[in-house]
Amino acid sequence: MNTREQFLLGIRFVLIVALGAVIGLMLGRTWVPGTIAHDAVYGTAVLFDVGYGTPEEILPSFVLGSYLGLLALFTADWRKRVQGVLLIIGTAVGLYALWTRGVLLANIDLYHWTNVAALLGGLGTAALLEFGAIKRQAFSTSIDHIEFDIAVVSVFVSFSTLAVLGLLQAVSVGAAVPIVDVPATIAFVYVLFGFIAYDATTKTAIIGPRESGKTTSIVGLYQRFSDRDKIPAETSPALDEHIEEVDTMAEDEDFKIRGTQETHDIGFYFQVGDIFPMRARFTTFDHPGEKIDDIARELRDPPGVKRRLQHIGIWFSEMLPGMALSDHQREIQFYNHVRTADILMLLIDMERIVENRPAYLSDLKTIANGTKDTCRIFVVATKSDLALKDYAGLQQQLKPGIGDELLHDDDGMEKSPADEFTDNLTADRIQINELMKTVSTDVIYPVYFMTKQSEDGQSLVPDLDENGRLQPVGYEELIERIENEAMKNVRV
Ligand SMILES: Nc1nc2c(ncn2[C@@H]2O[C@H](COP(=O)(O)OP(=O)(O)O)[C@@H](O)[C@H]2O)c(=O)[nH]1
Ligand SMILES: [Mg+2]
Repeated sequence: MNTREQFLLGIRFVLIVALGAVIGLMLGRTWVPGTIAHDAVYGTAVLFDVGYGTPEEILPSFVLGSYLGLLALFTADWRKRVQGVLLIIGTAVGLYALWTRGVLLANIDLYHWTNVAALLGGLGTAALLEFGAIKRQAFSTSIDHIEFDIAVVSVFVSFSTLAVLGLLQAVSVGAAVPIVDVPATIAFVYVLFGFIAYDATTKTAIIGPRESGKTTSIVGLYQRFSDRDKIPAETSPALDEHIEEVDTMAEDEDFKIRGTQETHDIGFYFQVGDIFPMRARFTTFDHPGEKIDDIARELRDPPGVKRRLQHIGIWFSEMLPGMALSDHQREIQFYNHVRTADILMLLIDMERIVENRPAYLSDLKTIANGTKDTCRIFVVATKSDLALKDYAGLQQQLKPGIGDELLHDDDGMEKSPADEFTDNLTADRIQINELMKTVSTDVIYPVYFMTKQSEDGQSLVPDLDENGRLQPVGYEELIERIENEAMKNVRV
């Protein structure tokens, strides 16, 4: 549970209780005989004149039942558990406020069987709305995955409609206290809207030179997220292909991941948050790495008029069915993706560092310069296994599954493996220091896949676990940071 979620929980609780009371009282005040709404409801009640009980009690019982039914379905949705409980509390407060004004529950004899039947009828009607989803999920879906999309939207529509109609009625009969009721209604709809939103799209781009581990690190991220999350990841076709390449890898075989020839959309869903869980999409473009200097050149300046016109052209081509984008258009689309990304992962290829080859750090710096104001940048060191022997002390700490264990430096201060790694690496190259200053970060995240000497001793090959799977290391801390970043897109 992160602090932002705790903060959201506190604020939302206070808001819902306060707004439930204010709106309940407003609805109570406006419930005056002889007004439009009152007459309309009493007129409708005639429909419920079934020969038993009192129609004026049966109608509200039915309506109340359907509200409670919707709320129950809403709360059953795995993403809406806490929001549901908050709304139940708010509804109880509202009903109590109405009751003190002698409205609704105060007038319904809940011991009379017709009213109980009407209430149950309302509950059943709400369930009918989600009949398909209930049938589909009843026996096959675990309680942790149940989703009721219609109920989620219906709760928003019905609860906010009630509040808005109540406000209009209050104004028209002169029972409103505008200075309180108007902001309360607006705030209520706003908070409710926050409750129904559940897809935060996190636009990400992973940038590094050729063969720097862009594709493999996407697969590593995916593997870590999918091990952790219970929700389906809904991978894009291009990612599926890479996962298959990884899945079919044999012992003592090198990475099979094919070099990227064109720009592909790569993405999957992951879960953000525990209290208010959401699905966030991790999207990126897998691109042929040779482009890194092109990307740097492109991002050096803001887009000119020509570029903007080209964007419009691309936008049109995408709208029209049967129009394929040209390679050049895809390239421009990718530049735009980088420019507008929420998260950028800049890769430092440790293979190039240990072999003293150029690692395109100045291009990375240029790209960081062009994007740092609008996005969150993480500097990630790939293939860090190659550097572990040079960076004593890390080897023990950086192992699969224990990426965030703390080290202790000479003064007994706590240090994460990433901090330790960063200190070593920045001492190595001046340019890395410059890159970090540009990004204003003080940490580089080391990641790698467990590797071992191949049997012929000629090369390094991935060290697979007992299930034949790659063993990504160091991703825990990184995905925690990505998650925190995605969480920031959630508003109160
Ligand atoms: N030693 C080691 N090599 C790696 C690691 N990850 C990737 N590689 C090697 O780097 C190559 C390029 O990786 P890839 O993800 O295809 O790079 P891309 O061109 O940037 O997408 C792979 O074929 C592997 O041989 C790693 O964690 N450790
Ligand atoms: Mg690639």
